[in-house]
Amino acid sequence: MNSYRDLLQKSDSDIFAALEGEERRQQAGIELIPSENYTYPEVLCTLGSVFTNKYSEGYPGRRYYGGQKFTDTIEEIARERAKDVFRCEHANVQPLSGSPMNQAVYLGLLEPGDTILAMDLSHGGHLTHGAPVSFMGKLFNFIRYKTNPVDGSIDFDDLRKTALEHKPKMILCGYTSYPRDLDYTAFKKIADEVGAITMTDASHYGGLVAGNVMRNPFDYGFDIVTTTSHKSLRGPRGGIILCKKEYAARIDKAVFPGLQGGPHMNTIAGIAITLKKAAEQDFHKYGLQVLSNAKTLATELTKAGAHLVTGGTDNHMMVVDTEKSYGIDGKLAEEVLDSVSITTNKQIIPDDPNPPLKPSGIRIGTPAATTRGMQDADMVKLAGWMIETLKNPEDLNLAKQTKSEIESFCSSFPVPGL
Ligand code: DSN
Repeated sequence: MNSYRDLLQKSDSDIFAALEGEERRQQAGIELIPSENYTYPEVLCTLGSVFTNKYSEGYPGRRYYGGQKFTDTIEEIARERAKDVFRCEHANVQPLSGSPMNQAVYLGLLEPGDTILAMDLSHGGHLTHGAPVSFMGKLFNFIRYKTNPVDGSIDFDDLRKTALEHKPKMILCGYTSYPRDLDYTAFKKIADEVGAITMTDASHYGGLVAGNVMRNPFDYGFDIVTTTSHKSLRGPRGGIILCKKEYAARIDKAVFPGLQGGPHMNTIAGIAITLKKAAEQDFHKYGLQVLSNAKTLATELTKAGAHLVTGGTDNHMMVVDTEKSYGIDGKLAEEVLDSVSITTNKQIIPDDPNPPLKPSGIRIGTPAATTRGMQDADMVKLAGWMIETLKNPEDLNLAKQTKSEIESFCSSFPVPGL
């Protein structure tokens, strides 16, 4: 690895300087974007390896190019490990990331124009769950369900009524900004009543399912589970589709040749490594700590007057209504936290009256901080810094002092691979 770095330093000082800058940024600050994490050094090794040179259209044993002895091995291992970790019958590890992963499921199992019942974007659903601006929203007939912002619950009576009225071909749960766990039994019951396929997009909490600290939708009879590999799972950026055997052929065909060409074999090697680690006891402990850190952070913020959407968290993330809590929009909140080296993202809240680039809240989560070894006591400190910063967004002296305290604090928590 070091020789690669030396070469880069000599041959392209601009990119090398940006790489060093990003390394310093990641080490010096606290990463709270709930979809981000630090991957394993072993994964960094495969990402920067000769596997990136190889084209492998097709699947193990059925490729369109020669020279697949080792690529077949890593893909086969990755698929088997995915099936073991998620306790399911089939796995496809080729999707290039989350959006193509979900697209492949819709295109493989449905016809354009079919109805899908999914969570509304501002209530926590993802762009690929039918937001009108996404191509999927144009291609399929998405009907949306919402959540109760007071307690975060999903009104299953209402959802059932909607399902009976629209007869969706698929009922999709899963989320990108919803801080609660899901009642898969209730979803499945309604889906069975209307004959819909059940799908969960577990991208955010795939690692927490793999680590057996959150519910596994397959235990409730779900048909399809998708997850990205780089969020709570801690792998390289990619997507994994898990499903029952009866859907396997259609899913595989939709991924390749339906949507994609050559899979990124350097990423697939990294996914294989990640899944081996996900089966270990340490990863279970990691998952428990992610959840505990989120609870502690939520409790501390709430004690100091923050309004959390749904009133708290059951998972790794929370959404803070910064307008209501501190009288500032999410864009400003993101910027002031950035100025003290805490990274978050601005976030729309349910039925947000404000526009997406200046929404009413921020979204925060604990997977990355936990990877660095931060624990509950550290979350208490972190909450203190956040509250003071958000309450005093114009106090530049306070920001300078806080930034320096945070950077010194971070030096005790090395970033894996740095
Ligand atoms: N960008 C991811 C997230 O932050 O949740 C989902 O696409």
